[in-house]
Amino acid sequence: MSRLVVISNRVGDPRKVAAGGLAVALGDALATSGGLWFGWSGKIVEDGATGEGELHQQRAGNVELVTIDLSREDHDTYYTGYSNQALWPAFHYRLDLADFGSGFFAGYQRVNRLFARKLAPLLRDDDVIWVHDYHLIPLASELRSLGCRQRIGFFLHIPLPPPPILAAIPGHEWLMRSFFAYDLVGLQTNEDADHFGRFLVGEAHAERLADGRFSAYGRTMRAQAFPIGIDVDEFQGLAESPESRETETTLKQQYAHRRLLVGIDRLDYSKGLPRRLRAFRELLANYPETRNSATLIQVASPTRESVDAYADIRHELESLAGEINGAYGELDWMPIRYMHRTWARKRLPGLYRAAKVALVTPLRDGMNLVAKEYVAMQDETDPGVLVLSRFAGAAEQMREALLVNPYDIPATAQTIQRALQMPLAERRERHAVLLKRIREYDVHAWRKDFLGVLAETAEAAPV
Ligand code: GDG
Repeated sequence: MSRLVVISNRVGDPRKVAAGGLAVALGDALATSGGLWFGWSGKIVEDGATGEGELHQQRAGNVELVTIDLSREDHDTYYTGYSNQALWPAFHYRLDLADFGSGFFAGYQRVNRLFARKLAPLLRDDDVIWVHDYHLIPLASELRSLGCRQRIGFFLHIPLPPPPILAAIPGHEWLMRSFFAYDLVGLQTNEDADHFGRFLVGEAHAERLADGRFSAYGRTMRAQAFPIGIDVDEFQGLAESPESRETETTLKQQYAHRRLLVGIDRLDYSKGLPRRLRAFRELLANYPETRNSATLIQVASPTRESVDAYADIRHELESLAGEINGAYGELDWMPIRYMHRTWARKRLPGLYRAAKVALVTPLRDGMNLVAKEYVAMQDETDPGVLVLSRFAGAAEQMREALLVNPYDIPATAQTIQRALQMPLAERRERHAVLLKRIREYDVHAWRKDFLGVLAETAEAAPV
């Protein structure tokens, strides 16, 4: 069996449950075939200090974890800059927030080259290589230029926008060409795969072949959707933890005569949090029976705080939560419980189980795992209702949720009210279909599917 080599910006520790579904799933695959996981250590070497590019090697069973330190400049241009201030907003359809600042692109190229140079000597001829996410799009072409002929797959965790948006990204020709160094490119949804195909044919003049394959620049690459799933069993197991049970019991007691709604997101502008709160305010305004009753617990975990757009969204959210609580709160009831911190993973199942409704209303999202986690955690005899944005990748698979357009605030408020009032029989029916689907294509099935298709692709030829 070939060894699996996974490369991502950050490396998870497959031995720690806290690392989450993806780390568990990849760790699982790495442990089965023996493997290597390569990425940034999370450590920044400040100017004037030494150690930049230093490799750290650690063993976890038959998995080797190899990480590399980055200089301050590389970190600021490759990671905070090009990855998170240019590609992240542009790929989430937010060109207005994208900053293609000077030095960002060069830093991105430099770090991808550095990753390739450090990784190449560790590779074996029959390795299967799997690169993850937008930070590392050009990694395969850098590896190919060093002579690597192994099979290389890529998975994009974020959306892939339509051709006119891609075409507005400076350097997009180079970025698109970089994809052709892969043998397989995985996207979250059929819509993303469609955008990608149309761009490749229209802008890169690629030839569309059968089975999702494209030919350009002397290479053939296959692109298709692999909607990422969650580890349903692992998550359901977490629900048995004392922390989760305690959270569930406490919340159920506190809200015995009230209705609890939940939102769990990184505090990212793509997640649509201010619009979500406005829809909740509209609910309170339009449906008086929800006052003194409906409470939204919104966990917004801190993320990328050094980027201005993130500081702005935090202020907007905090002022909105304060305004709504000020307008509607009572001595013994506050409509919004907003928490700007990261919850222990072991407590999340308890929160999901206590909530009658989950609000997952991103303006754009690659998939959105919270939607799947909420469904996985419901009590099948009395399940809650998922209100899901049609612009989350998850909406393609989860049609039985109540789908909303998060830009339409009155309609979203109306849908939340419908969710709060949904009869038990309908809740059960919708939940059963959703649960079956997320169980069938869980994170293990996703990983096997991707690696299976990668194995089928023709032997890689040098670019
Ligand atoms: C990217 C794509 C795609 C959230 N708050 C806390 C916490 N979380 C956990 C959730 C969930 C995960 O983080 C978030 O996953 P999402 O899928 O919702 O979103 P991104 O972080 O943006 O992930 C996304 C994903 O990659 C996978 O491909 O679905 O579209 O953007 O698991 O539970 N976990 C803990 N405390 C928190 O406060 N412990």
